[in-house]
Formats: sequence, C-alpha cells, structure tokens
Amino acid sequence: MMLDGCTPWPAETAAHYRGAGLWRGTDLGSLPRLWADAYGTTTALVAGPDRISYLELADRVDRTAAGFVREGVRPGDRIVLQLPNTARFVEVAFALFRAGAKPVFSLTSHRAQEVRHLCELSGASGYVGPGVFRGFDHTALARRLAAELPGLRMVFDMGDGPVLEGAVPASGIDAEPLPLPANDPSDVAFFLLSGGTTALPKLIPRTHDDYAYQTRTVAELSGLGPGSVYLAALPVEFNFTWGCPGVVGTLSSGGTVVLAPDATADVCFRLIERERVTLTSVVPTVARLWLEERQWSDADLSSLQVLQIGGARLEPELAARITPELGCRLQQVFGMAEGLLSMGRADDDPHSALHTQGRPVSPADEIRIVDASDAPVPPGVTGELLTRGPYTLRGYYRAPGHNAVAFTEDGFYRTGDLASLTPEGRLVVEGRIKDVVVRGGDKIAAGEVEAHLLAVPGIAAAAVVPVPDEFLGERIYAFLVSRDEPGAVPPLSLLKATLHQRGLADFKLPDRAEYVADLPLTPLGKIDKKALSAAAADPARSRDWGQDRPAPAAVAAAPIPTR
Ligand code: J2J
Repeated sequence: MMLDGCTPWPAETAAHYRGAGLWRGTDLGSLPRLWADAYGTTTALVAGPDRISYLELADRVDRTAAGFVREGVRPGDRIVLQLPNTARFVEVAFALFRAGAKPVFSLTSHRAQEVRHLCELSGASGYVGPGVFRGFDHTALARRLAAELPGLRMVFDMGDGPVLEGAVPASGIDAEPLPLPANDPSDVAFFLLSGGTTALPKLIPRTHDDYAYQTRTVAELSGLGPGSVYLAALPVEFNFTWGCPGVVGTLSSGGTVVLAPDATADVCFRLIERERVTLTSVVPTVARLWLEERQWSDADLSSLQVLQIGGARLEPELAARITPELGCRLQQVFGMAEGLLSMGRADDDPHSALHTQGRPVSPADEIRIVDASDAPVPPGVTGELLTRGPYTLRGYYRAPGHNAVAFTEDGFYRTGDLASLTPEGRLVVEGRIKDVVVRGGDKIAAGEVEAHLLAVPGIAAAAVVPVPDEFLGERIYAFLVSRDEPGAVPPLSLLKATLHQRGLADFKLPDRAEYVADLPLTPLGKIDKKALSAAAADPARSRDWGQDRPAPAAVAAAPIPTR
C-alpha cells in the first residue's frame, strides 16, 4: 500500500516492471545488513577521521533505528532530515528506512521558510538536524516550529554542541537493536525535493523498489564494484550524489564512499589523492572551479577515472577541457529528482561525449519530445521533454492541482526542459520552458522568490528571471515595480536583508534588482519573461547600471554564497 497523497503506478504497469525483473521487492531499510553480509570489514564510508566498515555501518543503522523507535518514531512517520555530508547522514537515512519512517531530504542551506514548509507539507512528526551548523542554530529553529506545529513532536539534534531542552541528542538515538517489520517495497521510502516551478517547493515520493532499481541500474552502467571509490563532493541529499549511482549505488556495489565536507578543489583534490577516488559527480560551476585550481595544484588525481557532470548546462568549451586537464573521462548526466536519468556511456564517440547528455539509463524509460500541442517532433527538432518509466514519479505528494498540469493523461511527466534527440537516440538538452533559475546547480523557482518580494512593503509587482553568468551559469535578476514614488523603493541590500529575515535560504536571494515602471506583457497578458531575460542579459544594460535608475548606489550586485 502506498502512503496517502501519493500517486501509484497503474497496477498493470507495476506488474510489468516486476515481471521484467526491474522491481525486485527490495526494502531499502534491509540493505545495510545485506551489504554487511556481502562486504563485511571493507570500508563503506570515509568521513573526516572516521572510516566505517560495512559491518559497523549495519550495526550503527540497527542501533540508530532502535533508538528512533524508542524515542517514538513510528512506521509511516515523515521526518525532515537536514544534515551535512557526514557519516551520520547515511546512518540516519538508513535507520529511518529501517524504522519504516520516511525521511524528507532538506538542504542544509534551507532556513525557516523552507523547513516550515517541508514540515507542514509532509505532515512531519519529527526533525533531524545538525545542531549549530555554519553559524545557524537548526535546533532552535526546529524547536520554534515544534511549538507552532502540533504534529511536529520530535526534534533530534545530531550536532556535537550542547543540546537545547526539548531536543534529543545523537547519543539518545542509540539502543539495543530491535526486530523491526520489513517495509512494503512498493511504498514510499523517502521524499526528494523538486527543483520547483511553483511558489512553494514540492515533494517527490520515491519508493523502495524504484530507487533500488535506479541505483542498481546506474551502478551497473558505471561499472562499479568493490574497488570503486566514490567521492560525494556535492551535498549528499542531492539525488545526483545520493543515487546516480552516488552513495547508494556505490554501497550496493561494495565500493567505498568518501564524504567531502564541501566541493572546493582544496578539499576534494586532497581527498581524491588520499583515498584514490575513482568516480565523483559535480555541477558545471564546480567543474569550472576545479579546472581553475588544477593549474595551481600538484595533487595526484591519477586514480580518478570518471567525472560526472550534470545538473545544469555544460558549456562545450568547458566539456572539452575535462579529459586533457583532469586526466579522466567526462560523463555528462542529465537527471532530475523526479526520476529520468540520461548519461553518456564509456564507449561513446568523443563528439557524443562532449555534445550530448547520453541515453536514458533504463530500456524501460519512455521519452517523448513534443511541440506546443503535445505532438511528437522528429529527431533533431527541439521540443518539450516528456517522460515516464520505472523510476519516474507519477505525481507529486499532496499536489492534485499541480499534478493535473504536470502530467499527461497517460502518465508522462512534463519535465519543462527543452531537448532534442540525435538520430541515434541521444539526448541534447537545449533549454527549458519552466520558470526556474539554475544558479550554480541550485534550482530556484522564480515564483517562490517573487512571492517573497511581493510581501516586501513598497513592491507592487515582481518578476524574477535568469541572467547568464560566467561562473554560476545563471544568476537571479529581479525586475520590480514600486508601489509609491520611484525614489522610495528599497535598495537591493535592504531587499536581500528583508528576504533573509523572512527566513528564505540565501541562495534564493536576488543577485540584482531593477526598478521599472511596468512589467512587459505577452499578447496573452502574462508577464513576458523572455523579454525580461533578454533585457537583463543586455550588456548595455549592465553598463548603464545604476545611472538612471532609482536608488542606484545601493543597488550593487553584492556577491552572495552559492549555498
Ligand atoms: C542541463 N540541464 C540539466 C544537464 C539537470 C543527476 C544529475 C542532475 C540531477 C538534477 C539529478 C542537466 N544539462 N546535464 O537529480 O540524479 C536540469 C534540468 C532538470 C533539472 C533537475 C541527478 N541536468 N538539468 O539536477 O532535480 O532542468 O536534478 O529538469 O536538481 O536540472 O534538477 P534536479
């Protein structure tokens, strides 16, 4: 039985996926013990000074699961999980699977707005956080939310510092292992976050069977085995890092996962050298930084066989530098937390490796490229990419209204991406129609930022668009219409401070804001974002910046951290 609020695959389709051996009745919560039986004392995780074997990992997962149960976690409970790249993340995620609870993967950069929304939308009964992390007190936030949200009963603090009253410390989630019931493999195991197009982020339910299938398939395609060493450079809660093949795929294959505290070249090059890393995955912005740093670094990267790059458009010029400068194979990955993954293969010809995002990972992935009236277009022609398959969602959690437009009647997910197919069936991502800014690999729904801007006093209308940026790929550009006199509008620094105070994650704050008299409209009366994007990108405009606009001096593009 699937959790209420989720859309199951049609029974016939599910039977087909089972019959074809794609879904094998795997319970993710049972995996650490199965892996321990197979790989024993091999190192499963390396994080900071810790080296954890498969046996130790399984024992810790059993004890942590029992600890959660003792503290009141029950099967079916949704638990918001917000931890950085630590062994704890892996232990807690699997312990929650084991206890039948369903973690909701939140980013550590999320603040009050996002965490509250995730708790409310998921109906969370618990929150697991890092205590104070990068100067932010997550436990204090969760305690405030627990005081307001009656369903949120449990706050777990996995940090090393003193624990606030009312929160359970890491040491409290440790108990003698219990016999726990197995999960229904067709049920939801956890929730990933959507890159989003609507004002509020949406939840993607992933089932035990579908995720086990995804990770096994990608691990096999990637040739992972006991000698493989995967570096989790990006945040581990990102679907790319967690399961493409990522952490779960590597552990399923008996390899070793090395968790990097951040994706800087300094940290990652040292780890690649020390741990003899064979595979890692990054977004183009990180790849660019690594290439820059490579010139100054004498780190030995010779163990690295494959660098996966995905999450945002990879410029061909950058793609061409990977093999000559880093000495490894480039594997382009087009993926989404909603499901579909498309990747280059080891035997691709060089042109395809550089200029395409490869082929879908499963023979059961179905792809349609369609025009505005949903009619399929021929190879070479760009259209919207629609997809369905054995690990692609059939509906967002508790979102019937949005699901009605995000899926076709026959269950294809409308990705909002523009793509074409080569005659050989390789995917080429050409752009997107969804209203999202992709800033250094972070996805920012324009509607979400606009809703917050409109809540700022003095702002009558707001439109957020991407503007190209050499390093981040895109930045966030906000066009604003003032409610009052043009001179009375808040400058960018104040806008950012206001949004920050409202509890919006910093990576969503506009990089630039410009006040205009009106927003341009399309013939249909919608805000013309294409025109605004083009205007934002106009070099003449940036040169003029601040000369003839209200509050110019303060409207400077202050750099803000990506995460
Ligand atoms: C252009 N745009 C891309 C690419 C994703 C592996 C890799 C990436 C993600 C991911 C993931 C792109 N070129 N190569 O989950 O497992 C944009 C598309 C897509 C959206 C999904 C994985 N690769 N994109 O990025 O859910 O617009 O997943 O629809 O965060 O990123 O974002 P997300």
